[in-house]
Amino acid sequence: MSKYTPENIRNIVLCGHGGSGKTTLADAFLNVTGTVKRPASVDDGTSICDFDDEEKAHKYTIETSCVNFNWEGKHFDLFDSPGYPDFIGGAIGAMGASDTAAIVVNASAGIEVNTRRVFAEAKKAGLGRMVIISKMDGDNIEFDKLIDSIHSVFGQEAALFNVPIGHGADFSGVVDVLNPTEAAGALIDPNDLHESLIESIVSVDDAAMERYFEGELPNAEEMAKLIAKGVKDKVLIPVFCVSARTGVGVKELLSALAAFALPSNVIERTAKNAEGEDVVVEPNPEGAVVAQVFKTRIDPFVQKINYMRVYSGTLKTGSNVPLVGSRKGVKIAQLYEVQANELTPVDEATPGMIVAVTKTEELKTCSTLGEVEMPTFAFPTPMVGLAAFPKSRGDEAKVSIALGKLAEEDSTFKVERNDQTKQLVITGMSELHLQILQERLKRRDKVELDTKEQKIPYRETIQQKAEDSYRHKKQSGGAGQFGEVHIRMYPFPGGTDPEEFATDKSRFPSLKEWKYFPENNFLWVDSVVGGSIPANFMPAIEKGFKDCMENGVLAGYQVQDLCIEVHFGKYHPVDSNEQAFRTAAKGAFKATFAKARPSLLEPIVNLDVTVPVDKVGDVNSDIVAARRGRPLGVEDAGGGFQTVKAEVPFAEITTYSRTLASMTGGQGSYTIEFNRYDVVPGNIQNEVVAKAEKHEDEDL
Ligand SMILES: Nc1nc2c(ncn2[C@@H]2O[C@H](COP(=O)(O)OP(=O)(O)O)[C@@H](O)[C@H]2O)c(=O)[nH]1
Ligand SMILES: [Mg+2]
Repeated sequence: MSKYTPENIRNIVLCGHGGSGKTTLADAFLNVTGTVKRPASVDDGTSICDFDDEEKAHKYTIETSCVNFNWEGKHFDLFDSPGYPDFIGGAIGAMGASDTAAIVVNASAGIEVNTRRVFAEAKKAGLGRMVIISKMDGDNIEFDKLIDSIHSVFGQEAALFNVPIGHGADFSGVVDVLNPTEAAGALIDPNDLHESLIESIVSVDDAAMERYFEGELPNAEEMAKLIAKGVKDKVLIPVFCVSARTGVGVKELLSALAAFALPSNVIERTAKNAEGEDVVVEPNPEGAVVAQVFKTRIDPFVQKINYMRVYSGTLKTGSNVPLVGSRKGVKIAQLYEVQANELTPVDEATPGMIVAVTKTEELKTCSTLGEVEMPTFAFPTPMVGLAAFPKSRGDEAKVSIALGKLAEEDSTFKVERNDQTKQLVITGMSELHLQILQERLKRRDKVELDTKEQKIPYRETIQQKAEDSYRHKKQSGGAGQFGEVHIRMYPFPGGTDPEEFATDKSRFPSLKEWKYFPENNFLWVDSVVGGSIPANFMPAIEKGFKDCMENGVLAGYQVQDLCIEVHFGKYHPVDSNEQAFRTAAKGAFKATFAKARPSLLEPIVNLDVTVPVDKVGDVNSDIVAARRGRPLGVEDAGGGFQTVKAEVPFAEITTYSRTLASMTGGQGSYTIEFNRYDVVPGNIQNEVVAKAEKHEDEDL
């Protein structure tokens, strides 16, 4: 295995928009290099890379797959990533293990939404970048226009390294711009591009540039070094043309990747040591082991598989390695080389290599093996939430285990039980994302979910002081029930000091005792005089109040921001008991609450929406006109994008992803974060209360 030195390894992520031909290209690489001999096609479900059942059914990539092959003495680890923004998590994980991002652009469709997105993500991840113009055999190709738009999006760093001969059915070859030959039918004369390409290559190094202007051309070997430096320094983005379907340009592309994609030891990697200081991770096979998990998959047969890249040291089958954040470390029972869905046991893995390990429950995506911690990957926060229920009763435990597995595999999927609404909420990147994950649950874990819009975790409170009482009296045969409680309710806004409030003599002149419950910002005051309620019934009264606080009065939501003073009552020496006083307390609570201008509170979130500059106006007016939002301002987000900041009620934003996608042609993204609870406008309160009355206990 150690025949793969770090400088001979090329770790490349194929990324770009869905349908641009990434998977077909990865399959073609495996065929052309003789690694996998059987024919493979996305369209008839025989793809090597799209092997998953959901991928075969939908005919597009959902998860990144890892394959490897050799070409011209270089060892390639290639990551075929999903192209739709719904599954961007897979692409971001793969970028974490790569040195070069090869961004695939469909020659007919041009730059698409996810093309821009992955370009920006690759830049953020610090990767070298290349562009592959694919499907050159496709229809309606306007090559000059395509090159212009590539320049306008990727910048002048993007440079054609080969030009196509013909397009569509006539696409018959590519001509190298570095060493142009006569070629009839080339879409651009390679000689016209040659000089400016050489100039941009030599300009990555001052000495080379000086020599060039003195008339000295770098030789082939020097040229390759300069190109690699340009890619590493992000001043050069080589562009190549290919058709994976017809095979034209595939070998040339492989050779170019072998020559110009970054070797695995070129980008300097840093990690944090136990003291939190940055340390450089040397790609040294003799060093201490550092490896990082970039993908986790739960396979129905072999259980959890963690895919990782080794950065330093030699990871060995059978060894015990430290794990950041764990005292025990991990036992590496068996390492595997990965070829899509096939795992082949190997003894060891050296820096730059990609390997998988099974039977390691303690590992998950981003985990670092070793003494130092590698940076985590910047997965986007999922925003689209749905309440989920098992289709069949009794499946609750199975569902929660299965959802937990999904969350381990997919860093852009979250599952959480909302304490307030008691709903199980699943959150993903989009409705499509959640739908595909449900298909996986059904196939793999044999559980089915029903989903619906999640409940908004409203709260209830009061807005004015009120008082009332309740007598609970029952005479049924032998012993009766008797208890009477008189109370006053006061609004108790968040942030009020409970001690100051309770010990204010003008408010409670005969204060006996007070208690504060921070969970619902509830202050309980006992000012009963003359023993009208014996002290031993006070705990039962307190329980009665708490019952109401938990279950709400208006629409079944938790009550908060409230002070209750018990100031008077009546009891019966025989018929009074704890149960009677608890019931009386509840009655008093409900009667008083109704008089105290009860109101609903709703969660308000901070919303950040990032969109192309020309969409800012639309986004702003939608926030104000359709979502009861309050815009706070606009900030520049770079690259022709701006971020609109606003405060918006959470209830108005639960299906925002759909609106934003149609408003921006899929180019917008947003985040939300809880800010505070605020009073719901009267008309909306009436709607919520009416709905609660109609649908009571619908989920039970
Ligand atoms: N004409 C043509 N079609 C292609 C080519 N590469 C892929 N396709 C087709 O385009 C569709 C999407 O391809 P796929 O590889 O799944 O794209 P991905 O989403 O980027 O992985 C499939 O129907 C492929 O057969 C190509 O080079 N030429
Ligand atoms: Mg694909």
